[in-house]
Amino acid sequence: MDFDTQSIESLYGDHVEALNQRYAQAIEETSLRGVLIDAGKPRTTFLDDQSYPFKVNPHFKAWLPLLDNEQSMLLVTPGERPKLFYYQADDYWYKPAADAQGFWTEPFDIHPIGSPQDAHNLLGPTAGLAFIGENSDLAEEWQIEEINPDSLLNPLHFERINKTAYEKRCILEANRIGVQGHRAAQQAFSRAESEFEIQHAYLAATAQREQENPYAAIVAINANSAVLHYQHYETSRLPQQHLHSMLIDAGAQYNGYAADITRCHAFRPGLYRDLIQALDSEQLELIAAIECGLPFLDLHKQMQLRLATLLREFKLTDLQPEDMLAENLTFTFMPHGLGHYLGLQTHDVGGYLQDRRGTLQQPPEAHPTLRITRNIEDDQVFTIEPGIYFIPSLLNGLRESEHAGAFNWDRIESLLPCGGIRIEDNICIDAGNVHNLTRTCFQELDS
Ligand SMILES: [Mn+2]
Repeated sequence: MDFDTQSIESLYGDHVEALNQRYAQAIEETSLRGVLIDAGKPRTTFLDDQSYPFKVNPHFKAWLPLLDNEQSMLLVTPGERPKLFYYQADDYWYKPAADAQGFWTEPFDIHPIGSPQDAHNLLGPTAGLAFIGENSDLAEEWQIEEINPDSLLNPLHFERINKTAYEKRCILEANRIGVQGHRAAQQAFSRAESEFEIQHAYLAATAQREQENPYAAIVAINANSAVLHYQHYETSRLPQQHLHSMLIDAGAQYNGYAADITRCHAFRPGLYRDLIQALDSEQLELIAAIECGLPFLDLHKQMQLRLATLLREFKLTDLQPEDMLAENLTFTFMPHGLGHYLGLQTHDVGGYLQDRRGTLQQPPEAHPTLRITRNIEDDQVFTIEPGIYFIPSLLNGLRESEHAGAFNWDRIESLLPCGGIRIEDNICIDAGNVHNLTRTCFQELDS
């Protein structure tokens, strides 16, 4: 991986240059002269003075590794160095941002501001500018006509599918951090700790606070792991004899880029552990089948065939895999898509985008939860995350269907307390080669 051998600084300069070109092209396709990108500001909760964790505008952090510099703004004008209006409050309640310094400052003209009004004064007339950000009231007040126009967002989102070397490197570094958390979480589970304690072990090992994680980690013990986006952390420990399984879907971020990793662990040997190992092999074989030009949908279908084969091998059904697929019965056991793009956002933009104009290709009716309808191409970063779940509400539907007799319900019920399995790696295509960033980082950890 070339992007792992060069310095972050050199990769960053090229990244900003690529963004300059993307923006110049997108702006030149409109009648605009420039774009003002607002980092955003924290939102307060209803009737209160407390704010939600601040999440910076992804279009802002695409340029700058600044995740908590609220109220800063970036002005992009083709042919000119981008201007950063760098917010430093004069405040004794909150710690103001440090002076701008570090590898990221070089490509920008940096103007410290003490209020948004300072940025407005520095901007001058706003005719011909577009605004990208959440605070449309401010943009209207400043008489910026175009607010989040599709004419800009569509090409920018479409091009975000192709990651620069800097972006690939950041996602790799995020994986390096994430696998350390996963290893600590596995150890905490083997000590029979609670979901809450495991989550804390994860955060401690990654040295990232909860709101810095790209998404709320899923730490699900036993049947909780059958809830795809399980959102709680049980604080009490279970007695060891009641512990079966733990699914942890937890990421980390680096310079605002996400890792998104899932692992499952069995507390003791048995059918569930065997299923994890079998799915792990299937996942690796799926990844080995990745090549440029392959529709992501095809890989999703390959996964379903492998899953149907596995269900038969494990004697959960006596249906032939082809017959299971013809009736879409694998959906009961894996009701989500095989993966999604990954980058500045955990579920990164562009999965359905077919061109710069914003043409969308929705997933086919038989695969409604598929998140990517494009072909796999060079410079993409995406997850591959097959699963097998024992979800009571979906299984009830199967049990009431005409196919019920083809399933081994005793065996299925024996797996209900284990919940589900998901194995998720982050895949990067670079110079036509397929790199499994997550496994690379686990191997580094083991070596
Ligand atoms: Mn994911």
